[in-house]
Amino acid sequence: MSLYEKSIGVVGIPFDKGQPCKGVNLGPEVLRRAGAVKIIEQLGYDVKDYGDIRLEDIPNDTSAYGVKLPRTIGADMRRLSETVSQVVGNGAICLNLGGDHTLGIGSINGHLQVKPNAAVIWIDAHADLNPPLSSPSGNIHGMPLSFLVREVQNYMPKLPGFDWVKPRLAAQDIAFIGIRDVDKAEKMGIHQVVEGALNAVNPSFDIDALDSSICPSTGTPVSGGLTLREGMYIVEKIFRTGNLSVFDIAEVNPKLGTPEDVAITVNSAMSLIGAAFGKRTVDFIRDDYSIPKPN
Ligand code: Z70
Ligand code: MN
Ligand code: MN
Ligand code: MN
Repeated sequence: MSLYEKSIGVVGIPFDKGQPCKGVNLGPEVLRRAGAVKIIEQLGYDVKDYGDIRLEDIPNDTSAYGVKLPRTIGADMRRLSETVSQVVGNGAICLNLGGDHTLGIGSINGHLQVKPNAAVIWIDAHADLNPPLSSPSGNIHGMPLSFLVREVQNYMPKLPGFDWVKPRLAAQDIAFIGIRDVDKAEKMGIHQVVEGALNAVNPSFDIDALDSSICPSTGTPVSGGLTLREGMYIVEKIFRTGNLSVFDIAEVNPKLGTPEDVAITVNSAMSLIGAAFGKRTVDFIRDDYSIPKPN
């Protein structure tokens, strides 16, 4: 079967409660407007757009262990997890358009529910592995992997709203790429970096893995990051394994920076989405084409 004969389900997660910068909730809208769905349809896939997931607003949702809005965020991520399970369960690849990177909780939990052997490639300037009590910020977008990784569960408090999450991910089944801003407790967790058995792959791409010059419109840009070509190379390689199963793109914030900054950032995200789904950057020359010669 051709790599392009698959079905793709697109899910928007206009979610911003995991960090303090307003505007990252507009990520799905700005990526759709830039043609995120069109670009994969044009590659020949059968695409179904599931729209944006419905988000909760639970009253009196008091903080727990330093985490703000735990019940609300737990309910949002549960809904995303169920949607990802449904898409992957139907045999499709799931493309998640964020939203802040908290979405990794729902995306990976839902993926592993259907494909327990899936491997995660966390492409990010940050490890996002802080358990709530060691988080320096209390921002849950710096914590998603702590909910999912088996080896960290001794450090996890029981957060209200998250009893449905199953820590099914083994540390050896995560590869980190682009990491360059890591907190003390996280350093203890990321030494086990493995290429992983590539059966079903879930690249979770935080746009800030890229160098800050090509993703200025994100909450925490960090210099010294991946070039666009490096980012595209990583996801092209994953595409060519034929095992891409879920792809997350997170932390594009169109409210940050100038209009030009936003255009640069959205362009980077679109290049990554295209590359992840096999858009060729160099087209082969058609047989019936000949280069025009001067007389
Ligand atoms: C820090 C924390 C983070 C993104 C910042 C930062 C985490 N390790 N993630 N920006 N995308 O607060 O836990
Ligand atoms: Mn495994
Ligand atoms: Mn990050
Ligand atoms: Mn992240």
